[in-house]
Amino acid sequence: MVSIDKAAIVLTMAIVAIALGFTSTGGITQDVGPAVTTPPTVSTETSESEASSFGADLAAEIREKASSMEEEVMMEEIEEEVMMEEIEEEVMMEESTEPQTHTVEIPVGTGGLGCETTNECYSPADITINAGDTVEWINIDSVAHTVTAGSPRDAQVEVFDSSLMMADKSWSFTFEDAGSYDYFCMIHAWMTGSVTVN
Ligand SMILES: [Cu+2]
Repeated sequence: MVSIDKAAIVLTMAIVAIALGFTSTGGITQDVGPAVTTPPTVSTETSESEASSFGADLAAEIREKASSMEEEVMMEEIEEEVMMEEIEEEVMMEESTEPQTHTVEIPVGTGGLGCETTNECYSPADITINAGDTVEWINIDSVAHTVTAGSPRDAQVEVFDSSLMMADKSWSFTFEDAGSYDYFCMIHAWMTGSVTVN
């Protein structure tokens, strides 16, 4: 009976010590000082070591649980971040699928030969857009130009044609259908460009 009581006390002390942060057996032995004054039987010693290991196991278990809880919190935070990023991405996707307007300039001096050597009669001469997007041509030159679908040998005015664009005027066309559209200037045959619609 006595040894069982002692064991129970040691066990309780061990748990209390563990709870207070004493994890070494030295701390426990100090605390149970009065109990040790009576010659300890073999059974008590065994109980004490069992109690200690039980306490240590308990502490380890608590630590493990605490760290797994921390991990859980961290995982939740990471999941939240990923979700936020996904939402942001979705918003960006929605924005990018909304129709856009692209600007193409008709540069100064394109009324004279030369711009065709560097493909700069329209700037940019070749652009890629999405179906539903609009292209706005701005004539910043001092002479009139056109933006006409096709080529000088095969004009396709039915596809699109700005007709004469005077200096500082602009003209827009919305491309609803995917495809590759070549265009040129009716007045200056060397002026060519293209619009690729995805
Ligand atoms: Cu022109």
